[in-house]
Amino acid sequence: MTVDAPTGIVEVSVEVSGGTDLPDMPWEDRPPGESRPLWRYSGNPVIPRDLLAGSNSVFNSAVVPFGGGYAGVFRCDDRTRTMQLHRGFSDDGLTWVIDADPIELDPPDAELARVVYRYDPRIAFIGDRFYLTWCNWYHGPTIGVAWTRDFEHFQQLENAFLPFNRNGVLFPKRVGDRFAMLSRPSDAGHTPFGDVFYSESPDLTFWGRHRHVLGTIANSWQSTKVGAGPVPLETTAGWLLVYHGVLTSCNGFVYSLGTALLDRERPWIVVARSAEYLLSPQEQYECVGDVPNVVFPTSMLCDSTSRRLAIYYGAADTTTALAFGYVDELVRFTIEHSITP
Ligand code: BMA
Repeated sequence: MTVDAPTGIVEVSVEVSGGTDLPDMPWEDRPPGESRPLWRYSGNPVIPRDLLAGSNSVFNSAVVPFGGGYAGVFRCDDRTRTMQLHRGFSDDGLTWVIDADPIELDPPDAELARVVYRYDPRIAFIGDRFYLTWCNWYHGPTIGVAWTRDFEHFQQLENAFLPFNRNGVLFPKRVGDRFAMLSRPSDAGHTPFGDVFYSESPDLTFWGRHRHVLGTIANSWQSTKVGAGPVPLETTAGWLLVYHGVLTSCNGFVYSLGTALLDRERPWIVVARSAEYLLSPQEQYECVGDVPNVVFPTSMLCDSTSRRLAIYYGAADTTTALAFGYVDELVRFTIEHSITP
């Protein structure tokens, strides 16, 4: 990263872990007159609530490049309002075929075989396989972990943490020689608090070296709680973290999207953090739904050549929407609009 002193313009160059080349990723150019670093897909919501015949809602989902197209693990709440994970595939990241049946995991033992709910998946490609993390019931919400190579067989591992915890998000490569995860310790309910913490593991089973990363900021869009969104993206300016921040209005929680840069070697150190949100619930499909006023980012595609980004986010806990931007602009915005962490 270089800073041009006279203009204050920050030049960044991006290094995408795994060197993903996605020339045909979902994309729409910035609309005329739009100056902010993220803009919404004109076809939003990209996945309607009833894409599955039996679904109440499809949202807060994880999408990754897979086999020349895309694969995803989707949060599909059914009409009993049970929260489940379903696999899906797409050629273009826009039109999806989602399995009618929930994913069956291969649990490590009978103790972890009971499924009460599974929701808010994230997927990180590390080494030679995809690692799925999600909010898993085990006497309350905690972080489930599984891996797959083909999106057919999913080998479940131990839950990462004790209950209660949510928003477990793996880094896409080891930090030092350990796996690394962000999470947000919580309560058993709707949690009127929440900071992002960092943890490390040599084997994805035993987690420790817990460090505080992001707290809330009073009198702002992120004053009640914050939680990691998509898997962080490695750039020369640091790990680009897209996250959700929540404020409590007189009418309940409002979920918005912001960005932070974390130190590459010590990701619990915040290098920069945007004072302003980059996306907040303003469109009808974000303001009206099963839970109004929610934009909840959970996955991000990045083309290493064009540095285009496509961010999938849940809208009003009902549908799945897309926003676009450029990595360099998000990094620059985060630095230029940074508050003291
Ligand atoms: C959080 C999670 C998310 C949801 C959000 C807004 O606590 O339950 O799945 O999108 O609340 O309801």
